[in-house]
Amino acid sequence: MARIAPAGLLARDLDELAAIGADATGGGITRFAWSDALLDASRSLVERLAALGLEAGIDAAGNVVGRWCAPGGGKALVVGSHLDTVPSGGRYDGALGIAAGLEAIRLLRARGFVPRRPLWLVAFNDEEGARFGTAMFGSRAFAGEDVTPLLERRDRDGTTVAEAMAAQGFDPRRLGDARAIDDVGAYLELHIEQGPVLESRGCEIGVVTAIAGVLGLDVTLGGEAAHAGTTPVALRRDALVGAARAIAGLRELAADRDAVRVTVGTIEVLPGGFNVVPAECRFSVDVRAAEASLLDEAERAVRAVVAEAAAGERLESDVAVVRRLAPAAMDPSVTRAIAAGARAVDARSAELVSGAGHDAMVLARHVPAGMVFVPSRGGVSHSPREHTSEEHCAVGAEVLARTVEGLDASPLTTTEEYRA
Ligand code: HGY
Ligand code: MN
Ligand code: MN
Repeated sequence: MARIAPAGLLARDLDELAAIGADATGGGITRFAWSDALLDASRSLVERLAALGLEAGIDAAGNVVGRWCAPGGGKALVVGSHLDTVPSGGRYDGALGIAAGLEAIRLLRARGFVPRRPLWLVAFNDEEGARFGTAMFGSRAFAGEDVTPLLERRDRDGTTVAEAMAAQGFDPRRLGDARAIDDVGAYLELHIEQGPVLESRGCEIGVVTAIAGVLGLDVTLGGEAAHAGTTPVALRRDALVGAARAIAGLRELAADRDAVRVTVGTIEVLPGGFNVVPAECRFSVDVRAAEASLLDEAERAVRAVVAEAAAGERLESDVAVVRRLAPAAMDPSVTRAIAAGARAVDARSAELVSGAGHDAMVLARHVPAGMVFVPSRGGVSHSPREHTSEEHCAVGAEVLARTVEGLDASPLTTTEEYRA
């Protein structure tokens, strides 16, 4: 096992970031895209990067970009993650990747490391998509992908992405300025595992080989508002009853096979009166699978379950795809460097597939990418109970630093080779 002392400044950065957007009760953290809390955390990161001697700023898509320039120039090694959160999220999801990136830079500077290629630390905006359903917004803009179709998405208050951007002083017409992928040679991210594998195997480090694909669906069921006291069941077209049947059916869909995970995380009932038979019900369906074919199969199955539940209650139904991220393979040139970094500090490591989605799956569409995982206590995440020990955080930061050194010294797969 690795013998690395807990890193005081890493813990300080985590604590100070966790205080930004902390919920008034419950111990969770809420930092949505384009919110004051996320902009405060982003500005705080700019200051921390500048204090380490990096050029730092916030780009046109709200990404924080810190650059450690190299005398020789060349395509940058980007170390990244995110500072936005799910509602009442934990203090490690995303933020640990950023704090460990800061710690790795401190460690490298203290050892006299001079990068042969530029080293960037990036906090991507809106990785979670929690407010507008626009997951990976920042990393997609950074990668030069067109995110303008997302500008009209609305949050629960009816505010559009474009309006939220403008309210914070960002011009949606300048989003294209965030494109930076042409200057990037490889991507590396440290993240909590958010699952139970590493802890159950007594490992300190996870070498991610692939990231499961993500399919996001919005389901709308349409019935008819009616009086709760006077309307016989036979005359009802109850949208919530239809949704309940559909949601129970979706659980059955994935119950006997762990290769596909289905989650209904949000539901909205209209008009929402206690004495009104629901006229409309909207709910989200989040599907994960390591194989693209399983995602397609799951989409067909979800549509069939919804159609059957709607027919049973004589409802109209609509199923819209709002997110589709293909499974992503990590690049061997990066995973080899991570495994070498773990060996260098005698850390017990294991290879694994990430069940959670990450910005790395966007970057991996364009450049060689890899991820370093550290254990999550009890496999808990997207919860105030999320926890990773100080020791595991310190080992992760050390392995991140070693991996950066390894990648800096080795010829990376060129983007042209990678895309070929
Ligand atoms: O949804 C996910 O897997 C990630 O936390 N954004
Ligand atoms: Mn998350
Ligand atoms: Mn995350």
